[in-house]
Amino acid sequence: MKELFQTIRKAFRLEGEILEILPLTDGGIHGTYQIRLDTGKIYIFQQINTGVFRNPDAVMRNIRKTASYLKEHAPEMRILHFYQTGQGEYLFQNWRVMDAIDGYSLKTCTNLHQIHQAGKAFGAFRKAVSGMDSAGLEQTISGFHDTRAYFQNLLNLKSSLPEMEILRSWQEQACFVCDCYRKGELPFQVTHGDMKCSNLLFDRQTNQPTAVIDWDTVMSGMPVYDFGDAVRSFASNVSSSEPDLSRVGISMPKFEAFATGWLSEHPDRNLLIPAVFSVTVELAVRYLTDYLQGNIYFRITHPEQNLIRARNQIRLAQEILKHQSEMEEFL
Ligand code: GN1
Ligand code: MG
Repeated sequence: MKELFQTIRKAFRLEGEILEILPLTDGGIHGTYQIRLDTGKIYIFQQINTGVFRNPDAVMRNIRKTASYLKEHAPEMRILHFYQTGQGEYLFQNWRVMDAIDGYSLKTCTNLHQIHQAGKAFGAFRKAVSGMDSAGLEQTISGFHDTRAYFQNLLNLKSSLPEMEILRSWQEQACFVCDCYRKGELPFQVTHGDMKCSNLLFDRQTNQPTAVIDWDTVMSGMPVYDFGDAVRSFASNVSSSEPDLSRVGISMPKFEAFATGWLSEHPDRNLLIPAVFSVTVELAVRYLTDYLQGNIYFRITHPEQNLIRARNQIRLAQEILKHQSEMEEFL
């Protein structure tokens, strides 16, 4: 492994010898490593999963376009810095290199003040990209967040699992938001695409958000799904890999903390709450599909993991339904 990292280090013209290689295993898709050189600098080396992102160059083009837009329109926003190879490329054999940002991420968050700040940070990202033309971005995963398409894939598979029937019964309700966009009732806009709790970095000293990370899925999409994804992960009591379903639930104080932060930056309330249910059910559908197809999309550490994740998200969706009118009233 060290030899490979030496080759990558040289390709990106980084000075210094490698002292430490630390695998970062939180991401569900790519292979990610933190590399410390003897110069004291710390980098992230990441191999793009080309099974998921078929065109890694398009991913980098989207990220760079978004970064240059934000540099101009939201200069206060922290932007990830990617290195170029000697040939001026951002990828070397599908590996990319960025500066490590000092900070920490959370799989779940319990501190209401931090959740409120997270709502502001994600809401500010939403506001910052809202003026950008989404037609300039490439669709790097076909059918990404197309809830109908995910349902069709799942329901084409044969399975006698009870989870299949629960999901089938939710199909129309879960596809409502997605259908509104597809009918042209709302415009597709630039979205982050993966606004979950662990994609926000907090500063180690101040515990304030410092950077919205993981811009791989920045593309034209449904902005309300960004809100939905963030509530799904921030307002949840446990992480999506929790197997004990009795612990899965949604916290109204957490929801309120997040939503007030978001709305202070971007006050459009239309379809925000239905999107929380939709994106949660969609993720359950995606996990169950992957489980039934032999775990070809999400990284797993044991064979039942995607089924456990699907069950977790189904339970969370049930809890979201119970609180839906309360959430609407709060908005
Ligand atoms: C994946 O790679 P990661 O963990 O940032 C997935 C998201 C899911 C998320 C669930 C490209 O994101 O859509 O919501 O897992 N990313 C892709 O944790 O499919
Ligand atoms: Mg991601």
